[in-house]
Amino acid sequence: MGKKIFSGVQPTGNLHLGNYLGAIKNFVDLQNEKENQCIFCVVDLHAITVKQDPKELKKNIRETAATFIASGIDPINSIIFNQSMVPAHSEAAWILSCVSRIGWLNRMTQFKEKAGKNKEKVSIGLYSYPVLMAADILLYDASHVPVGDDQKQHLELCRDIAQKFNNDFNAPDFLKSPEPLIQKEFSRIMSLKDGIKKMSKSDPSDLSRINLTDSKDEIINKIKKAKTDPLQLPKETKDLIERPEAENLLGIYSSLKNQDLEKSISEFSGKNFAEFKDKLSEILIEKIEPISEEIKKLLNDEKYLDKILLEGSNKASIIASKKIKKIKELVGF
Ligand code: AQP
Repeated sequence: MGKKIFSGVQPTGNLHLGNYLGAIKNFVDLQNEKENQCIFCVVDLHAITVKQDPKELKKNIRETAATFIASGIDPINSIIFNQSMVPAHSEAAWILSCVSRIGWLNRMTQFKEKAGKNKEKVSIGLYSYPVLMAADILLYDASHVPVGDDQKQHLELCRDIAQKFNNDFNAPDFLKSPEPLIQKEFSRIMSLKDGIKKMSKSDPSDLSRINLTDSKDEIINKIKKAKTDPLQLPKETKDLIERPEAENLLGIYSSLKNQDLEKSISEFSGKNFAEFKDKLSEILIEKIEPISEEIKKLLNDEKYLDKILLEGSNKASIIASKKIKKIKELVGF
């Protein structure tokens, strides 16, 4: 039997190589395993946990849907939709937030990182973000959730919430605990400017990331300017210790080439960064430029994108409304 796949991406603009290699590329591979049922969600309710410009948000919702399609997700065989169109997500999130414990949420490292010193001033939504994520997954009885390494802790929380709900309402196995699908290698792509910081949409420096809409020249320029170290490229994997930038760039190269790190190391062993960066730019352009072109083409057809999202929402609603109905019955509503 195939897997039931669910995953989401926030429409917060600047979709980047980390989102692609850590998550979207994996979505496409899973969709291509014929027996799997796949649901890919543009998580717009998650996006508003930080302030969004309404016009930009609308544009970014379409752009995220366009990125899914341009990367190879087929909207006929997979469901592509945006979360706010299916009210069951908000309803389930509230009910599950009454099951979740504050102590569990207090341990979430992503909240600590995102809130930083501003903890008292960020939204309640940012704090309860992982509960909404659990609702997303549990509404569809997802068996597997492909995510980047940064989401592992949220998946563990989702499993705890499912178990507690089942225990509290005496409904064994009603909410299904999902398995995370995190790639063994290259599951965390780092900033081009700092090898110990995650590549991220919200980094103020555009030079820190390769956006999926970057042109050929932008890619070449960003790779040229990417931080390295004064040494030559390593001869062995162990030589990458304490060389996070070299490790990250070699990881990106390997992931795009679908080859292991050792093979890339042997390809560039003892060479200088300039030579390696030329090859890295080449493979980036080969893989990213067609996606970027397709995104631009799709964005010119807003009607088509809105139709995909509407049809996807209708299909998702059929599944989610059945589950939320049962959840409400169990709670006693
Ligand atoms: N740097 C990354 N490496 C690998 N995977 C990554 N993901 C994100 N950044 C990396 C994965 O992409 C999927 C969608 O992410 P998201 O839209 O939910 O947002 P995020 O994880 O918060 O991504 P960003 O770029 O870091 O956004 P900001 O800057 O707004 O916080 C997820 O599966 C994620 O693991």
